[in-house]
Amino acid sequence: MTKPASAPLTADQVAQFHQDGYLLLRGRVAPADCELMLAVTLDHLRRAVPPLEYEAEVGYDGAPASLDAPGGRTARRLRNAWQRDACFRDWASDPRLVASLAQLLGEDVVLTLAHHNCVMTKHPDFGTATGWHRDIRYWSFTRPDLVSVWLALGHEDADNGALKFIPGSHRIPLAPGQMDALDFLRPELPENQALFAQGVTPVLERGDVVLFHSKLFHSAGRNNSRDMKASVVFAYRGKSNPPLPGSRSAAAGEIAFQEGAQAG
Ligand SMILES: O=C(O)CCC(=O)C(=O)O
Repeated sequence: MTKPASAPLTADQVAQFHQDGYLLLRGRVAPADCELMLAVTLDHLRRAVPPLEYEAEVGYDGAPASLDAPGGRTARRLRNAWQRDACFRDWASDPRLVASLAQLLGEDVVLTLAHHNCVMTKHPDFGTATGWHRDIRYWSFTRPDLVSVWLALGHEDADNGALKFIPGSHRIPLAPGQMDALDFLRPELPENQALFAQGVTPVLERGDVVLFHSKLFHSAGRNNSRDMKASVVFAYRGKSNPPLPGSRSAAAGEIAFQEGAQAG
């Protein structure tokens, strides 16, 4: 039976997302659309079109010490993807994507421009690893239940810094001592090491998409290949889950979608 356009995901896919905290959609975006997004990304990197975030500013282990140090201008994120180019807006507002998110969130969907809303790049040599964290750590919403959408513009695997997920970790209770001051899982604790051992790295190809819960623990390694990796990332909330007034989550605007309608 043909699935209605308003429900692109099967019941099994929805159940899998709730169980594992993430859902992989293979070949979700056409190669030509990915090529366009990659071409825009490369052009904006070459011209350093702002706003960019540099590895030196993120300051993770192994990052260049300053913008003027060797590798200091290695871009980590091209911020404001939505505002940057129509190709990113087209993807972020793709009706089938929005309908899928409505199935996962159980209501109409709103794109937050405050979080992710970027092209993440990971460069050889100066691109740094990201420790185990959940996206919700710096976000302020009524409920901690958002969905991040990660689109691979090229091949991603453990060798070039692909995402690693701990399945089901969006549902586990944690003791405050398990996290460090920046809300990363502390790597030296045996109970955390037991969690890390459950991590899985889905290998992604160009056009593959991962939808993951904002409480799901994930990490990513360095890029040991010779090629830059680029991924387009947006975050969505349900209509009934607004950002807390006065918070950073409320400060950058939003795009509301209605079932079967374009951005409004
Ligand atoms: O690509 C990475 O290093 C991980 C990015 C990530 O998980 C994040 O920024 O939330």
